[in-house]
Amino acid sequence: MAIFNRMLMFLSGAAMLVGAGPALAGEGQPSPWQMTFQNAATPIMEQITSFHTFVTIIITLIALFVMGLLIYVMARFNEKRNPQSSRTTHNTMLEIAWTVIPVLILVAIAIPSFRLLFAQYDFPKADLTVTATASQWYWTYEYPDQGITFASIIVPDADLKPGQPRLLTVDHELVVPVNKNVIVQVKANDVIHDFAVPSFGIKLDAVPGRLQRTWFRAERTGMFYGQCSELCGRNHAFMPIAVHVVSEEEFADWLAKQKSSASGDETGKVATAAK
Ligand SMILES: [Cu+2]
Repeated sequence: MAIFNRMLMFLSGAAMLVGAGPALAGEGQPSPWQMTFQNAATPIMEQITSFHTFVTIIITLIALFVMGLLIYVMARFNEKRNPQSSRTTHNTMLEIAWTVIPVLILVAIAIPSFRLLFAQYDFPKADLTVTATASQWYWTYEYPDQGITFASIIVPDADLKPGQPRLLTVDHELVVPVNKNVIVQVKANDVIHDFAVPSFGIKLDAVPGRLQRTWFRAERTGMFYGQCSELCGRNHAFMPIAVHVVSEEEFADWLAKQKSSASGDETGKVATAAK
């Protein structure tokens, strides 16, 4: 029965790959038996998802066409059914077709691909700038314009509260307002790490000595999780990224709270964590 259920889930997952609803996809985090991307929370991720669906359809049609041709050739031109093989070596029309059609397919893929690439690198005017600094093995978030800095450290399994996902929950999340352009500056203190949040469609290497930039505009409030996505040592799997997208008012409250507690115990905690 369990196997049957799994097969059903696999089939429905496969069906979704070809463009149906994202029923099994995770909201801001992975979900059991997830077959597709996590639900898109930014316009860029929506674009990535639809480009992925488009390319999957093309790949599937090509694979089916080639398989059909192979089966036809095996059936129609085997030694039994076709003992006297033809001596044809050239067919101009066919040669033009098998050159031109793949070129057209590649152009059809290239156009949305480049459109997506340009959209990702077309930085909008920043409503908020944050700096994510990677260290072995945690992230430090800085809001340079607001003068806020804090470390974000994984919560061990034993300390998780109900509903908090394992290996993704941190003590202090990156808090950002909804529907605002957030520019993320990414850097590293020691080795190469990678700042990645799947439902935002962002993934950027954190390289020591280099300041990289990416951006996102989250269109829904909620918790969105990611992980360091570049092997960075022993605790690579234990430096998650948690982004809390809140309303503008909640963000203003949070900012005020951070500023008032900046001289309090938080700073001490960051100092200890940063050692
Ligand atoms: Cu890392």
